[in-house]
Amino acid sequence: MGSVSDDFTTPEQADFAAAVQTGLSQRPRTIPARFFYDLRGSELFEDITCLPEYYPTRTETALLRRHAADLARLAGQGRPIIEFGAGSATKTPLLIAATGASTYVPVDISGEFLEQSVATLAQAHPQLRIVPVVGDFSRPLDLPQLNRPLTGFFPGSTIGNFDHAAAVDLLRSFRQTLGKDARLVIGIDTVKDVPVLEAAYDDAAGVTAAFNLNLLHRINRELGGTIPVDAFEHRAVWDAAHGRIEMHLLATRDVEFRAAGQNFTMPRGETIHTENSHKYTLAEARLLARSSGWEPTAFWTDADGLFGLHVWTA
Ligand code: AVJ
Repeated sequence: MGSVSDDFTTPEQADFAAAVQTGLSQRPRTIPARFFYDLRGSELFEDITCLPEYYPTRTETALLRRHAADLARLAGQGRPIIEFGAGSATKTPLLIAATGASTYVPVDISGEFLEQSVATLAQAHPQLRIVPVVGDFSRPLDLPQLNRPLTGFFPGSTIGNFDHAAAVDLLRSFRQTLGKDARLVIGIDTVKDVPVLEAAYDDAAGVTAAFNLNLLHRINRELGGTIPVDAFEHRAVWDAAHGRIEMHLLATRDVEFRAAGQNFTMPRGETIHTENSHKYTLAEARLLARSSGWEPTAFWTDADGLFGLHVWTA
């Protein structure tokens, strides 16, 4: 049959190969953003979170610190915390400390990165029970046996990667996974001035460009790709109609290459759409909660309204 999935060993690589075959064959060409996060991509993302232009991480971290007492009251005390997308070693301990959680269940698609972040967290919190789950949280999950009710944690505005219909589906499935009386602590980036948004996704040091271009290197490394990476440039643009930042890889000349067992040609000026990062006003965020079966319970933002931290109740 010649399905490329026969030629790549791990399920994750088969998934990646299928996404590249489909995504590079369609117009506009698209590769889903979850494929950014191989080990190198995860490292580059950590670097992004420290950039001066990239306001979300430090703003959300400050909100978690400032509202520790509110979180203790509203996010459920002593409950297991299920984090969708493995935690950075900075945000997760803040929620664990605020709520007095004794069990932490990080879920991440990158097994390697999960191992690293679990090791870091275990060292700093020897008394914490950590139960890592390797998997794609946008699909149904097998959670280990846990004391319920549960508190979900979905920081960083990862929800922004999903279009509205997919976001509703995802948040509904979180509610299903977390069950009765669950809480969800979710970080959602806000709509703001376009220059601030575009700078956050096209930083002066070029780290976000490297993060975007790493996707092409990853195809070359893992899927037998021959993509001339130097023919591509990073682009980040605000799409007002969709309320999102779009990231693209722009072909600066005509290119021909192989990837995932297929030949591709791209004329100069064409792009590969690699990421959407949706932003929500407070009203839109609350509508998102209610559309997916959650009740918005609390919301905090910083003085400049750069980022929103929400608690929702099942
Ligand atoms: C991890 C999806 C929240 O959209 O801000 C950062 C990813 N991409 N810079 C975001 C990202 C480029 C990030 N999320």
